[in-house]
Amino acid sequence: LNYQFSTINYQLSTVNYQLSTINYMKTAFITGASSGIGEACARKFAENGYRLILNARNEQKLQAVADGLKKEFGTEVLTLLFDVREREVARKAIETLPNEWKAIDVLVNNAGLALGLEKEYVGDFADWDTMIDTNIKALLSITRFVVPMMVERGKGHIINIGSVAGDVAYPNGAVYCATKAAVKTLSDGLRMDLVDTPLRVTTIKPGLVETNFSVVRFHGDKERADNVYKGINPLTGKDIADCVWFAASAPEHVQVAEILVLATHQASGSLTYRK
Ligand code: NDP
Ligand code: 8X3
Repeated sequence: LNYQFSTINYQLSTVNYQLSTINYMKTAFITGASSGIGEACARKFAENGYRLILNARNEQKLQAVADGLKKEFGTEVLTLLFDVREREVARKAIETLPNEWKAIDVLVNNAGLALGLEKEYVGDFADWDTMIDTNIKALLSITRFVVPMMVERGKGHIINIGSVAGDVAYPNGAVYCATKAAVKTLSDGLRMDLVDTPLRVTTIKPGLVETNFSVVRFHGDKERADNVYKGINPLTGKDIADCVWFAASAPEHVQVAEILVLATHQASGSLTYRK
């Protein structure tokens, strides 16, 4: 009888293990998921069976992304509607996540923008503040709120969206370029500070990607924005999501530190060939 009980116990524990494997669903938290690269990343992670915490400010657009993924892939989505610059709102939203959503496996710090294209000595102060507050300070806040939970679990991957603009400045873009140089440096520093943990840090540095980026940069001037991509076959949000996924899906002992990805007719932030 004892032998039979221990066999049953063994079988039950095997079933339990299998159930917990089936139930374990990875979670990705993506900021700026209502458009462009963030939206494409949400789709990529959804396709690969993740559940998603999606953030942005535009409720209608974010909800449309969430509803689309729920319908197409059956993805569980939690939307967090806030401006990443509002530190205390971000803190509260993350601290009050339901427990089952706190186990974040991948954080994609993507929310960001460029505003204006002007010489540094005549640039607009409000544009500068918005870029610095969003691309640097907010990325840092979200990192500060999420990473301690990852360290506690001994599991996690932080993927920061930098830019080719962070490698070398281009004319009229100094402040945006400086914010993206900061993203690279913050990622490098974080990687060093996490070196004694299983966590990984990746910076993705895209070149020209056709999204809403230039419309935002030119304060809604769609014609001027379209000209940025004329005569060159630009990257798409999906191309960048593929790079993000390459890093996220690498074996656990592989830390993809950086990916610089350009359009084929682009050689740097300031050199492109246009037909
Ligand atoms: P989009 O304008 O298409 O998307 C930007 C996303 O960021 C939107 O979802 C927007 O949502 C969100 N966002 C902006 N500000 C805030 C904020 N304060 N709080 C919360 N969400 C915010 O541009 P991209 O997809 O191209 O840009 C994504 C990232 O990629 C940026 O960091 C950008 O610098 C970087 N990048 C872009 C390149 C390009 O050529 N397009 C190249 C290299 C890097 P909402 O407005 O709803 O808040
Ligand atoms: C966006 C790419 O070259 O338009 O970071 O600045 S670029």
